[in-house]
Amino acid sequence: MTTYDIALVPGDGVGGEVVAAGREVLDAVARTSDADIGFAWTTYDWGSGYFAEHGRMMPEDGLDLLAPHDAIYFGAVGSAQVPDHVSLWGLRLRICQGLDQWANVRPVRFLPNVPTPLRTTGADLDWVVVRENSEGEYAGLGGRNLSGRGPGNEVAVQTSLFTEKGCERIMRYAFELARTRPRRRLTSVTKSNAQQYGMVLWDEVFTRLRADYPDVETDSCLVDAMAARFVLRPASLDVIVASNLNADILSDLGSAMAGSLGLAASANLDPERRHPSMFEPVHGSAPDIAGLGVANPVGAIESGALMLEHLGQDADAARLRRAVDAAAAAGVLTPDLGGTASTADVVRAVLDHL
Ligand code: GGG
Repeated sequence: MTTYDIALVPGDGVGGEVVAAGREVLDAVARTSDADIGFAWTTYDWGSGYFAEHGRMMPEDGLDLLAPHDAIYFGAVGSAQVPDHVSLWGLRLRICQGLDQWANVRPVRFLPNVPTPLRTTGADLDWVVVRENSEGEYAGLGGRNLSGRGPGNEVAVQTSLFTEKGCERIMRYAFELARTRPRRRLTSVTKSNAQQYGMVLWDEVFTRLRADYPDVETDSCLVDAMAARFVLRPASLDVIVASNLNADILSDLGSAMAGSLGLAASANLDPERRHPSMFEPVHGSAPDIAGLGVANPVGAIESGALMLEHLGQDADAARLRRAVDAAAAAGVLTPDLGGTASTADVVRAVLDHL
C-alpha cells in the first residue's frame, strides 16, 4: 500500500469544517480505490487561535515541520482577532512563499444543476486561472510613514516586483497546461497601459514565449476588460495567466460565475517538487457562517482531487469529481448555491456516489 503523508492545516473559521469534510471524502476515496492507497494525516493547529497564545500564526520552525510531508491540505485564514494582513502573511503566504509554491492553479469548473449568473448554462465552460504566486503585487516590498510628517500626512509605498525569471516560469507553466487542453488557448492579463514597468516586462516575456508554443492560441487582455469578458464572452476563455493580485481577483469572479466562491479549488504548486505543494479551497474563513455547519465543502473536496492528481492518482481524482458532479446533479446544494443542504449532507451525497 502507498500511504501519503499529509499535513492538515485547518486554519481559521470554516477552514476546519471544510477540511474535515474533505478529509472524510479523501479517506473514502482511498478505501474504495483500485490503487491501494491510504492517507496518514498530521494536524497542525495553526492560525488565529495559535496567534492568541504565541503571538504568531505558526511556529518559527513551521516550514521545517511541513517540509517532509507529501502534501499540505489547508483550510482558510482570517479572523476578527488578528488584522487580515498579519494573518495572511503569517500563515498562508508564509507557507506559499517559504516553500516555493510559485504556481497557484485555480480551475473554475461548472457543476451540473448549479444556478449561475451566466446567460448560458455554463455547461460547456471550464477555465483555469494560473496565478503567479511568489512576487508581483505580493512581493511585500514597501513601507509606511516614509515622509516622517506625522498623523494626517502619512505616506505608504507598496511596490510590485516582476522578475523576468518569475514571469517566464509561470507563463511556461500556463502554456504547458494550455497545450494539454482541448481548446489550447491562453490569455495573458495585465494592466500594462497603467503599470508601465513590471507589467510591460510581463507583456514582453509573454510575446517572446509565444514563439515556443505555436500550437497554443494566445491573446492579451487588460484586467478591466477581462472582468467584463468573464461575464459577456465566457466561451472565449480557457487558460488565463495573470499576476498575483489580478489572478486572485479574476479567479473569485470566475468561481462566482460558476455559482459560488465555495466551489473553487486551488493548488499552490512547487512544480520542481523540491517542497510539498499545498491544496486549499480558494475561499477564506467566512466567519459569518463559521460553526453553523453550512459551509460549502466542494472547494475543499475538489482541492482534494487536485491533490490526488499531484500524487499521481488521476483515476481517483476523476472518480471523485464524478461523485461531486452527481451530488450536485441530485440537488444537494448548500445555501450559497440556493439550496438547504448542510456541509454533512454534501459529504454524504458525495460518499454515496463514489
Ligand atoms: N483558503 C484561502 C484563504 O484562506 N484565503 C484567505 C485570503 O485572504 N487570501 C487572500 C490571498 O491569498 O490573496
